[in-house]
Amino acid sequence: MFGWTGNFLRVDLTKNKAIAEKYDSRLALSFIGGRGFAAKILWDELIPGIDPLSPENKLIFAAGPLTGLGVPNSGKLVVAAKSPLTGSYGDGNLGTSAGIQMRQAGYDAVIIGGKAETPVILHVKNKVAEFVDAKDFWGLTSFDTEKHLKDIYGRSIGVVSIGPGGENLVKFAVVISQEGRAGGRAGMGAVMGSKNLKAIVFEGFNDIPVAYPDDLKELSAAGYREIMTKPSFAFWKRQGTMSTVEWCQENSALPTFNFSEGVFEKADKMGGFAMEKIKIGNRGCPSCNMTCGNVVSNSNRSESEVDYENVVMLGSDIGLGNLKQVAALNRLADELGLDTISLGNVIGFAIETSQKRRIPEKFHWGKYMETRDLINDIAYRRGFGDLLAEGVRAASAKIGHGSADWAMQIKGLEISAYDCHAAPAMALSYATNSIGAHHKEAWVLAWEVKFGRKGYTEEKINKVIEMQRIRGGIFESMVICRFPHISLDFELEWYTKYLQAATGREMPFNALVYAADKILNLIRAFWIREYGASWTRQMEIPPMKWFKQPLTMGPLKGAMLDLVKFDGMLKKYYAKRGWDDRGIPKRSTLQKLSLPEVAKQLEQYVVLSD
Ligand code: PTT
Ligand code: SF4
Repeated sequence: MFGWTGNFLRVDLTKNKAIAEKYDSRLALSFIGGRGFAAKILWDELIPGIDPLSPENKLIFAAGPLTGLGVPNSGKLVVAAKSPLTGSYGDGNLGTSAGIQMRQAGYDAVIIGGKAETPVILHVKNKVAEFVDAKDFWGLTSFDTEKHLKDIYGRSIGVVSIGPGGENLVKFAVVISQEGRAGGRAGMGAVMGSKNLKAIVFEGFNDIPVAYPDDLKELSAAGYREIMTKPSFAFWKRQGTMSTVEWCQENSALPTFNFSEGVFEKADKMGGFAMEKIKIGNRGCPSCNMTCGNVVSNSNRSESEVDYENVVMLGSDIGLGNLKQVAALNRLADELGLDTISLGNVIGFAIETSQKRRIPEKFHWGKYMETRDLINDIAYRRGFGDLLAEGVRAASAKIGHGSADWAMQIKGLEISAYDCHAAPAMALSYATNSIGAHHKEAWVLAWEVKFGRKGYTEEKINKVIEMQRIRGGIFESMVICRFPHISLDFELEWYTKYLQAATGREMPFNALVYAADKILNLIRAFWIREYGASWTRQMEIPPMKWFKQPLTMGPLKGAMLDLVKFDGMLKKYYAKRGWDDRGIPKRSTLQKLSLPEVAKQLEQYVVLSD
């Protein structure tokens, strides 16, 4: 095979065993890599209903056929497992040289099962894998862990690690790399912690087989040049995702006070231009000339790398408008290895619940020190932090008093940073996303703002599906950053050319769309298999706050979603996907996607429609 190495590394932490294993080339052609590989492996290998934090769960790090080949924006790595937060398929995507080193060591994916008796670090150096005692590392922050590992093994290693959040099984703990790249919102860090795996060190020195290496080199160089000619390139380098703060403020979509409002009075103090005033430099993922990580100085006299989502969820959503303080909280989250989006959500939920006097604890909007202490309590599972560490769905179930209405989550995953009081298509995108309420598959908001906020139209449904296929299916499986395409209009044709040069096979766009559909349906089947008879359409209805509590400020004052129309839109979306009214793939849909065995298995859990 070209493009793919054709090997997985299978690790059993219980038995201290790591074995290289060849996989069938048909897997690569059908599922591409990254998310596609992860979904297929988890579907095939996990026993339905297992506890996500038990040794039976499998943690997968999966690269794509372009990882490590120098292609623009290919320095990413997918991390996946059954999620302890949502109880179903979970994954994330982080920029790290670990993916490149993993491929150069000879593996397209590492599949980790079992549980080490005591904390370990997995060290993969080419074909040799060893288990290193991690007792001196347990308890360290993710930053210190990576620093010490680099002191031992050298600066060129690739590292993924967890912080205390993952060790303490916080349900939204992430995996961290390179001081500020984070992935696995749905608790992949907790799964790693449950296996007593503190970090993985990758070192690889092999060539990855490429069909047309000269062509790929030339195409890559041309791609980097093309990216630099794009009109938005210079501004992107200045602000990265941070300009979205001002844009969301203008368009009443900036989550404020736990998604109660779409505008924040201090937005100008925490947006892209405010950020430029405290910016020190740019950081980014490997193999990228867009380097969108904004490094800023924070209120703790250290540095933070800030992105839109982090700043909003630890800023306006919890009523904090001091960017340096927000940046300090962001760094704390990275050090502890907690997902900033879920973290902002659980804090916003705690404050709102406290202000409504549904709990005796006292929390307040916009209080830096109080919030900092609460974040530490969550990571170390102290006091009320222990409940919040379970995520907002579990916390609201325990608290009751109608708090589910303002527990901002869908399918158990906390909503990312776009308010949807006046954005039905964006709400649909969140509702139907493969891991819960995340924006990565269909950030349809900009399109919706341009073409009309009010309707629940067929056109909107089509747009969400188109984006989900391209971003959630193709980009996540190629394991390529989607930003050049979505933010700079770098054309999709580049990727089919890269794939052809790397693999030697024609992979036309329609074949990629077919693979994307297959992967997204397999993930949906995973959800249905896990939830069985308790799966209902209701699980994909956003929290009632967006339907019952209108915006009280800004140009869209009075706006809120309409429940009947949203439900109708959801049903039409299902029909277009070939799913029934419950959102369950029909037998015919699975057959069309060459997944008949998936249909057969699903029938053990639910009745399938034809
Ligand atoms: C992603 C989610 C996002 S989406 C952000 S900011 W964003 C948050 N980042 C966090 C962080 O930082 N620290 C932390 N402790 N928690 C964090 N949680 C949040 O995680 C990131 C970029 C960004 S910045 C985005 S949109 C794009 N995401 C991509 C994606 O998902 N797939 C893909 N093929 N390309 C992407 N390119 C962009 O990458 P999750 P990163 Mg991230 C500090 O992980 O689980 O997918 O959730 O990976 O290397 O940091 O790059 O406005
Ligand atoms: Fe990473 Fe940003 Fe480059 Fe994407 S654009 S690869 S997120 S640095």
